[in-house]
Amino acid sequence: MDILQEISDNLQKGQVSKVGILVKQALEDKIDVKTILGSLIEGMGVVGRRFRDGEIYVPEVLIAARAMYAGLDLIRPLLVQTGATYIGKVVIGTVKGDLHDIGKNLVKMMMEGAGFEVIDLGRDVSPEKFVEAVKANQPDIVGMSALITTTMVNMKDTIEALKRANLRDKVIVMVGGAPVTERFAAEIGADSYAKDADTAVAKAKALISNKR
Ligand code: B1M
Repeated sequence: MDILQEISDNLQKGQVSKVGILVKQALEDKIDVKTILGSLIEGMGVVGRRFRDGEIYVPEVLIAARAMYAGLDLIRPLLVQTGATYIGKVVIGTVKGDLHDIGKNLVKMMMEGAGFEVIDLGRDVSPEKFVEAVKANQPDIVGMSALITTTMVNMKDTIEALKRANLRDKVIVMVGGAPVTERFAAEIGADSYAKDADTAVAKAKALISNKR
């Protein structure tokens, strides 16, 4: 079987160490790092559909997420460039009430790889914590991720909190995550929406050069 298919299949089965071994092998075989990443994302997509359809439950999803990280941890150094001059500063986090951080971490890695300095606030980040981080770090961009329809509203709350602190005009707000749309982003007053990590990087670069 194709090694990329094997990575995806083993991620779906939650075979944490097998995913690590296969990703190492794929790297040794000089398979492009973004192609390997694609197989991990594809596997997690299948897990998501099975979860939605009630074929698997939270424990299986959790173990699949661990398998995803076993792969991501190995490709991280190749996605993240070292020693480069930063092209901009980003504060990023998953919004309040939301514990999904795989996508946010991917965006972080790709942004770092593109030369951004990224301050990661983690997950379940309250509007107040975003405000404090903006005050402390003065970033160019505030990035928010949300994966649940009920936590998306906390993106709006964060934007409102930035307004109250007179910080909204000083930063570019970018939002993303599976349930988030361009339309929702516009409705809550975000500056930008990205559907995936590659688009997030491209948009961040364009927004920064417009700002300067
Ligand atoms: Co949960 N979960 N989960 N989950 N989980 C979803 C999101 C869900 C859609 C599954 C489903 O029903 N099909 C569903 C939400 C439904 C809804 O909104 N109505 C759901 C649910 C219901 C829940 C719980 C409530 C389940 C429960 O407890 N009964 C619970 C909630 C916990 C909480 O957050 N408070 C829960 C828990 C979990 C786990 C902990 C088990 C685990 C998370 C582990 C972790 O992240 N460390 C988990 C997982 C893994 C998923 C699915 C299966 C996969 C998410 C993922 O990592 N995708 C997910 C199903 C799905 O999304 N298809 C699901 C891979 C990742 C690479 O994609 O995160 O979309 P994604 O990121 C992409 C883009 O969206 C974009 O770029 C990324 C890379 O291309 N992007 C950005 C993301 N953030 C961005 C920010 C940007 C720009 C782009 O700018 C700043």
